[in-house]
Amino acid sequence: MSTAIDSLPCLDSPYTLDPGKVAQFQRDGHALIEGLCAPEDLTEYAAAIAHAVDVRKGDLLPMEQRDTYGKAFIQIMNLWREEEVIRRYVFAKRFARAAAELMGVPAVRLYHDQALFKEGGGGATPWHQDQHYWPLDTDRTVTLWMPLIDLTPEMGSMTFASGSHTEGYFGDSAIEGNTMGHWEAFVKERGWATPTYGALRAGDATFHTGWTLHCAPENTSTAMRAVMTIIYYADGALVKAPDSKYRQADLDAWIPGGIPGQPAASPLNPILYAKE
Ligand SMILES: O=C(O)CCC(=O)C(=O)O
Repeated sequence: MSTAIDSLPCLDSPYTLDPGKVAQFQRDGHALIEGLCAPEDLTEYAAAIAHAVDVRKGDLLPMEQRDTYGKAFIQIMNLWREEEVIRRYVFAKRFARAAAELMGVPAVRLYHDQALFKEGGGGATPWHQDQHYWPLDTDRTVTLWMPLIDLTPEMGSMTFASGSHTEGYFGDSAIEGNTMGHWEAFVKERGWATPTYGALRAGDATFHTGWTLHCAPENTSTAMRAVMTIIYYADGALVKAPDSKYRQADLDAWIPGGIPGQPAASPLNPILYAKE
């Protein structure tokens, strides 16, 4: 796509977070920040991301032949490395600053970005903890999840188990097989509330920590649920020795050359916001 990068909306200006949102994020492990990006500022970035997904998604099997992961979404990662326009979106200081302020840290690094497009008729995203996959020795991690189009509740909005992040790692919650029943029972037993944010506008963003249990229902509409995510962690976080195939694969892909016990700071993990 040819777009004059400098003419695109600048996404660096600060967004003043309501202190109540910060408190809610720290208490519940998730929060909705409405209008983090104005819809009119998002248009060209959204088009670039949708185009990048379209050209990279490859040949998809019919839905009924896919596994749980394949049904849940089309996932394309680190698009910032592929397209200048997307790099400008992923490196937006406004987003990174919101992530830092929600976590209460002075600076954040990029872990990776990922487009998560749930097709019309796509399956549920089962309950999981993201940090199950991450070789990071910190609980200061957060995902920004931003719809690129207006979402209706039928398209599969995020659902969170409020307060689940306070208990750390629950063990294997890989997105595979039929794990929904197990986690539903677990969440019920703990008595956590499970709010969903339902309908969202393009440019709204939910944030959740790496330990917050979350899921998303099926997309029962016929439209593509176009969502972009950016994962951040506190600058200074250390690499955790990988103790599973998932964390080893993530280390190799997203913190290449990272050494356990040393700062997670490869060239793929630039600082995206630091308080002045
Ligand atoms: O988009 C989804 O369906 C799930 C997203 C998710 O699990 C995440 O961003 O951590």
